[in-house]
Amino acid sequence: MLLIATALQSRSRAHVGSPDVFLEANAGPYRLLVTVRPPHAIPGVADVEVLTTSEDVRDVHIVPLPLTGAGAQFAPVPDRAIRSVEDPKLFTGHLWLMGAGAWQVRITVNGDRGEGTMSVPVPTLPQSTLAMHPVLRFLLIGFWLLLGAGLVGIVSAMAREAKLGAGETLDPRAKRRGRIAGAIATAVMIGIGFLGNMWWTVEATAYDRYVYKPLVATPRLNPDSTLALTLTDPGWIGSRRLDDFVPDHGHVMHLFVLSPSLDRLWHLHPSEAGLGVFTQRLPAVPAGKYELFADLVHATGVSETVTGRIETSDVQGAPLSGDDSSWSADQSTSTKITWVRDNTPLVPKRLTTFTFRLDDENGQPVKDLELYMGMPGHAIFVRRDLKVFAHVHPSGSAPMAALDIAMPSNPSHAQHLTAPPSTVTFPYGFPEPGQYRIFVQMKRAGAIVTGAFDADVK
Ligand SMILES: [Cu+2]
Repeated sequence: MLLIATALQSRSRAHVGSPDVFLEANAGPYRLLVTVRPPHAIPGVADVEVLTTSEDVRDVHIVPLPLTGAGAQFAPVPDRAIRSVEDPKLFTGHLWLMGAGAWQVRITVNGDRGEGTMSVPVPTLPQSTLAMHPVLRFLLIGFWLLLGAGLVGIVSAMAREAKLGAGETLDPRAKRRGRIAGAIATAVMIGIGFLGNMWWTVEATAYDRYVYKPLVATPRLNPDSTLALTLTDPGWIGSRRLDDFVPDHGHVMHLFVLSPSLDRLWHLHPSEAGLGVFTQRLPAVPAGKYELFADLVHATGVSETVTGRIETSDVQGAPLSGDDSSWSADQSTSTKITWVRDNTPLVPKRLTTFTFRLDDENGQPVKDLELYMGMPGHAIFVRRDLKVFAHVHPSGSAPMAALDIAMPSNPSHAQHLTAPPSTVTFPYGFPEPGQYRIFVQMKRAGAIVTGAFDADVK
């Protein structure tokens, strides 16, 4: 069997290119839709938007705290979120997140039905070093020159004229003294600039090492059609381990295999065969190139999406089993998923509730929707250029394993039983404009049904 497998640097963190966290869950009696936009650089400011679904909320308080450990027990004083003037159901706030890792934003709601709390897991992974804006650089250099010239002028004038009595004139020695002092002051200013630049470079280099680098996956396809994904740590200052993966809705790894044109999809669940090694017997796969997206969650609650690419000849493979599923654009099924949407245009950054309905062979909404891996549905939002990939659930984009840590006693995120039996909703916001494909997976009569929908986000 011919196979060329190449490792590919991951493009971003958990959910490729889609850092914002969307969550729909209950805070006591109140149902909330929450958006948390983590900062690019750490420390940095996260933007929090809390949309209430009822009119009886009086105030909303928000506070960041670590997801796990002792820090998770002791919350600092919460900030009060500001109620929007245009939309009284919308509360917004900004929170400083001081370190990289797994955080949570705890939300406390007060209203006519008492108090309720919920927590949103927010991974804060430094994404980039921001370059200084050229205008700021120009201004700062200008100020430095101005201050330097001022200092040189003052120092040389002091050396030259401090001992000058009233009515006296400058002698050549005083002039010389002034010039020497001016030269020393100039040297000192240049030295300060040089040291400052060195200090800046050292800090920037240290931060570069601190910028999040995802795990690297090296895929290999064995002759018995077993795919092995070996994960290696490219070196990142954060404390990351390869032996602390926890199951996320029943599986340690959710592997999505996509054809580049997005007309084929496999959703597989490789098992952990060793330290950082995941294996899966592939089903039948036609020859071609495929993109791999593998979701993992660490015990800390930090999730990662590892990406890779394989190229293969025809794989005979084994039949699908368990929760594994496949879809191709040319397959037709009697049960179909329909995207229930109005004509609201899709725009980036806006929290949107995506609704999908499963219809039976007669085009009627089914009455016997089953849970698929514990939930009424799973959705994948992929941009055509594969630079955005998000695995989303009815509760939102936070991984279920992280939600279990953040809200162990709040099962509202898992069940979502308020929806009618044939439909499923996903709260999500596209991070950027572009052509997206949304894959939705639901289950009925033991069979997993997949629907694919195109979305044009402007
Ligand atoms: Cu899922």
